[in-house]
Amino acid sequence: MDLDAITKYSTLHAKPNGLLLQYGTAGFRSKAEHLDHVMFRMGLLATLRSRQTKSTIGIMVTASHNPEEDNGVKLVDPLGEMLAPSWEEHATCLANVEEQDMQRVLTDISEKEAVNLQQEAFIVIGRDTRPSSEKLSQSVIHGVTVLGGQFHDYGLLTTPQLHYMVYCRNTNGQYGQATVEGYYQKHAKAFVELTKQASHIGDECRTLKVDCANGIGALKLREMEPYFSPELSVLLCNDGTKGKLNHLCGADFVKSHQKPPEGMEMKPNERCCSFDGDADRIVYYYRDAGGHFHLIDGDKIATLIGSFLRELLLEIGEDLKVGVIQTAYANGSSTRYLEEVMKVPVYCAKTGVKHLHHKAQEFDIGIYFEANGHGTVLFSKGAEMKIRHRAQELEGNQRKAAQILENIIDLFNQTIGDAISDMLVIEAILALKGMTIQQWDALYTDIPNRQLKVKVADRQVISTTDAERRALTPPGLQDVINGLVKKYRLSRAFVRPSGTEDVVRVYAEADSQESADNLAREVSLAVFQLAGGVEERPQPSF
Ligand code: NG1
Ligand code: ZN
Repeated sequence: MDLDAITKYSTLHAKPNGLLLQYGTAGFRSKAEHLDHVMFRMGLLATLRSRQTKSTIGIMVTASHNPEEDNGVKLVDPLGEMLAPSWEEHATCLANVEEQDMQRVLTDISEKEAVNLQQEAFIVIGRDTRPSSEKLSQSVIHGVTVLGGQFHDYGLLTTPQLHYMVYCRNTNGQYGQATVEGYYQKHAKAFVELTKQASHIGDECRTLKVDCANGIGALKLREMEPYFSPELSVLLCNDGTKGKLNHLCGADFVKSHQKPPEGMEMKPNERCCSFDGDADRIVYYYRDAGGHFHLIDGDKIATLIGSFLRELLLEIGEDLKVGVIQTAYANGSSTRYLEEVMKVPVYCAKTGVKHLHHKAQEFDIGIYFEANGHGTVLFSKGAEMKIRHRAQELEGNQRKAAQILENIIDLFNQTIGDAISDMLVIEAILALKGMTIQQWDALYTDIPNRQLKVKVADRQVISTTDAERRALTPPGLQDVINGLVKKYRLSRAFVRPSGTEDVVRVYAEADSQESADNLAREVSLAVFQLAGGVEERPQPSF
C-alpha cells in the first residue's frame, strides 16, 4: 500500500470535522455535500475487500427513496449480496476516522482481514440519477485507483442491476452476461416465455402504468421495453423529465401516505405500480369504481407469489421447503393469511433486506418481502436442479408447470429485491392465472395501520429485541407501549431507530384507521417523552 499517496489524495477528499456516520440498513446515507470523503474511503475499502475475497466487489452510489438532496453509498459482496457484517464495521470505522489516522485504520483492516496486498482488485460501480451522483462516483473511483484497484464504471444503473453485474462477473457469466443488455435479455426472455404459456387465457395486450419516482427506473424501463413488448406495454409517469426525484411520488411515498403519486391519472380498476428512486422496491395499487384507493404492498406481493409457487409445486409433486420471510412491518392480516390459509411457515426478520435475504437462504425456496415492496424469491441450487430436471422428465400439464417454474427462477433477481424483475413476475402471474388486480387485492383485507417518525436527540437510546418488536431501552418505554396497545382492538405497535434517517420509526395497527392513527400518535408521544424527543412534539390525536 502506498500510504503516502493515500494520505496525499485523502486530503483532496477531506472529512468535515466532527461528522459521524454509520453504515446502516443500506450503507451510508446523508446530505450529498457531506459524502465526498465517504465515497473516496469506500473506494479504498472495496479494493481491500476485493483483494481479500479475490472477487469483484460492487459500489452503488444512491440514496434510494431519500430526498434528491441526499445521497449514499453501499458495497456489494461477491455473490451480489449485502456487505458482510464485520466489513460494515470496518466501513463505519474508516468513514469516521480523522485524516491523520487513516493510514493506521487501513493497515489495521488489512491485517485483521489478512488481505494480500499483492492480489489484484476489481470494482464495478453504478449510480442513480441524483445530480450529485456523478461527482461522488468519481470520488469512489479515485479511492479505488489510489489503492491500485482496477474498475469498470457502469454509469447509470438501478441498484439491482449493479448487484446483478457483480454476481454475473463472479460466476463467470453462468448467471447471465454482466452487461445491461445481458440483464434485459435474460429477464425479458423468461418473461416472454411465461406469457406464451399464458396465451390460452386470451391475448389482449397487457398495459401497466408505472410511476418511476422520477428516478433511474424510468430510464432503464424505457431501455428495456423493446425486449418485452408487445407482451407488456408500460406507460411511464414521473419519468424524470420534469418532477423532482422521490418528491410526492415513488413507492415509499405511496406506501407511507397510502395514496397515489402526483402525476398519475388512474382510471377505475386500472393496474398501476410505483418504483422507488433506485428501482429496488415496487408497490401496486388501483382505484375502484367508487374512487377508493387500494394499496397492494410487499406483503400482498409475497402472498400472490407464494400461493402461485405452491400450486406449481403441488402440480409437479415436488416437496420443497418453502418459507416466507417478513419484518415486523408486515401487516398482521398477511401473516395470518400465509400461516392459516396458505399453511406456509412465516418468519420475522429484522428490518433491512440483508436480514431477510440471510433467513431466506435457509429454504429451498425463500420468499422475502418487506411491506414497503422490497423483496425477491431465492431458489437454492438444489431446488433449481430438481425443477429443471422435472421440466425434462415430466409430461403434459406437469411439464408445463415445471417449465413455468424454470422461467420464474430466471425472472427473479436472485441477488436482491428488484422492481423491474418483480414487476415482470407479477404481470406474468396475473396473466397466467387470469387474475384481475381486484381479485388479487381481495386475498385478504389489511388491518388499518399507520407509520410515523419521531425526532430524538440520539436515536440509539432505543434498543430492541424480538426482531425489533419490543423495546429494551429506554427503561419503561415498552411498558407504556403495552398499556397503549391494550386500549385498542386487533392492535399492535412497536418502535425502532431508523437505519437510514435520523429518526425513530413508530408503527401501529388497529381495527380502524382512526384507532391505528391514534395509537401511533400516542406511542410517538411516549417516545418523545421517554427517549429524548426534540423539535415538534407529537400531538396525541389527529
Ligand atoms: P429504516 O430507515 O432502517 O427503517 C428503510 C426501510 C427498510 C429498508 C431500508 C433501506 C421501512 C420501515 N424501513 O430502513 O425496510 O428498505 O430503508 O432502503 O420501510
Ligand atoms: Zn431503494
